[in-house]
Amino acid sequence: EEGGVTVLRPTDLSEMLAAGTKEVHEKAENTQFVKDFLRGRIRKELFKLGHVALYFTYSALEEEIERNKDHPQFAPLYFPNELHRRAALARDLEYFYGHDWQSQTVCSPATRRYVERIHQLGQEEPVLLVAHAYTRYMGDLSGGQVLRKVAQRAMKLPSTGEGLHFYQFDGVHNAKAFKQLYRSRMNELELDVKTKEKVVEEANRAFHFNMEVFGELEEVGKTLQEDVMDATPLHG
Ligand code: VER
Repeated sequence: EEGGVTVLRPTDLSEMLAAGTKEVHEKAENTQFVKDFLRGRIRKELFKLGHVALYFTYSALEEEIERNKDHPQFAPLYFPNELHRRAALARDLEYFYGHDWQSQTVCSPATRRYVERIHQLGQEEPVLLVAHAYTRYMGDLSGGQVLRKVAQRAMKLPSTGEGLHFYQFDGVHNAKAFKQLYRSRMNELELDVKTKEKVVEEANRAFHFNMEVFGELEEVGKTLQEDVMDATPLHG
């Protein structure tokens, strides 16, 4: 910050990430699953499976973040009270599946590939966890708030917020201000240009993992639809 004004430089990690994921962000927004969701065309069964995928993803991400919370290339981005989603997702899953939700949920193949990458990085290349934290948490603090309203309306979830804790960041009172803080913390990491480029590349990978999960949900959605159609007599 200079004279109270944040000066942006093209070599700032936050700028490189925003510019370097613009294209893949558009691609993600244009997947069928996301387009259907935004139109309020979301069935509760699929929404629940989406939450299950998120639960496994954030469990892995936050486990690796905890492991690396003192690592100099991650520590400035350690905001467990503000950001961490695992507990919120567990509450949502308990609401959707009941107290024995853990025995009713499994990690899907696409989610497993995403989770394995996160664990690998947490143990072998923790600086690249920055890319995964950025892709999820910054996205949740942005478009996530639109999705919350859409979901609540489409599935007629209670206005008390049950089933929607994932979208509710109790520790963040001003999302815009928090995102600015997070960006400045990313920019203060001591990384050379080569490493920053690797972070951007990994963020693109993170978006792709998310799109793979969307694709999988879309496929499950088709079989759900087919089940409904099979059960519907064509004549009579
Ligand atoms: Fe995005 N997003 N997004 N988003 N997003 C914004 C910023 C942002 C939006 C809206 C917005 C994803 O999908 C959506 C991400 C990550 C992701 C706005 C700002 C909508 C409407 C959708 C559709 C569902 C997805 C799927 C992801 C990643 C998984 C990030 C990382 C950011 C921060 C960009 C930055 O650097 O400021 C209005």
